[in-house]
Amino acid sequence: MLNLQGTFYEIPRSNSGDRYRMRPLATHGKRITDFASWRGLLVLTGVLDDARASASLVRTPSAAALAHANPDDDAWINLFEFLFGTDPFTPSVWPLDLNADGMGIVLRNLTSTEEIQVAFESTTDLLSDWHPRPDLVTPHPDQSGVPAGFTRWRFTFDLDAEPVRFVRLSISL
Ligand SMILES: [Ca+2]
Repeated sequence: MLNLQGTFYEIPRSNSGDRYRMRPLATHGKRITDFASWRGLLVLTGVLDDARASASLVRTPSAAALAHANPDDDAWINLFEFLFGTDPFTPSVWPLDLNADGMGIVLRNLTSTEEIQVAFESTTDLLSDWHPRPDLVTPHPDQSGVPAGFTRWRFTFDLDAEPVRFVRLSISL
């Protein structure tokens, strides 16, 4: 489905005509910032600031709904795309660079005023708790190709001391 200039369009699959056979479904004229199907429902985000309260209207006090939207339907919600510097409207590839020495990832430089928390968490098995490991994270020695306002980080592995290590990036608002 496509939301364009206040009208929803149905876009058939590529084997059924693709965009050449798209057709309008409904014109709404509303400020809809994102939409998705979820368990058989059509979920819309973006309403007027003074919209009347109702049982079908859920408000969030922040931009949390927009941050969790995923308009390109890839593996990354908008919050992650913001941090990775990727286009939220174009499916993005896996942003991690893995090798035996460690894991590299390019992240936006956050200011202290932004309400986004990023932490590298790790465990040596999946049975124990995840723990923040800032001691294993350093700016990568190779910053080539990294755009201004971003840094390539490196989570270092020591395979001799720890042949198994699990790492996850914790991102929250
Ligand atoms: Ca996305």
